[in-house]
Amino acid sequence: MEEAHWYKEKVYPENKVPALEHNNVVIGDSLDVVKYIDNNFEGPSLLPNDPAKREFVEELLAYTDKFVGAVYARLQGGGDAGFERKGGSVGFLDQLLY
Ligand SMILES: N[C@@H](CCC(=O)N[C@@H](CS)C(=O)NCC(=O)O)C(=O)O
Repeated sequence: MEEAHWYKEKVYPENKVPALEHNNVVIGDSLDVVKYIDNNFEGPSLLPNDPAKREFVEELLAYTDKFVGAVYARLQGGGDAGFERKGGSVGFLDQLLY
């Protein structure tokens, strides 16, 4: 399947989702997007106010990042770049899952 280039070229050069475009500025990375929405739009906060809970959110997102990164590395068949753990991306997924 051919890769779509418009997103990378016109929206978010890192070519990852999510990204938010607002007022001609693109914000990438889930946590930054959530913080941006909290800071720029009215309504209930997306992040909890309790610092411990916020820390937990960041921990969960960091964990998700590692997990998704390992899945993508494996799906793209690009080897295990960036995964220094024993067993490469498959071993790393095993560690995360079990
Ligand atoms: N740290 C980023 C990670 C974003 C990310 O890895 N997104 C994945 C999908 S869930 C993606 O777009 N991957 C495409 C790629 O790595 O080529 C975030 O939290 O938004």
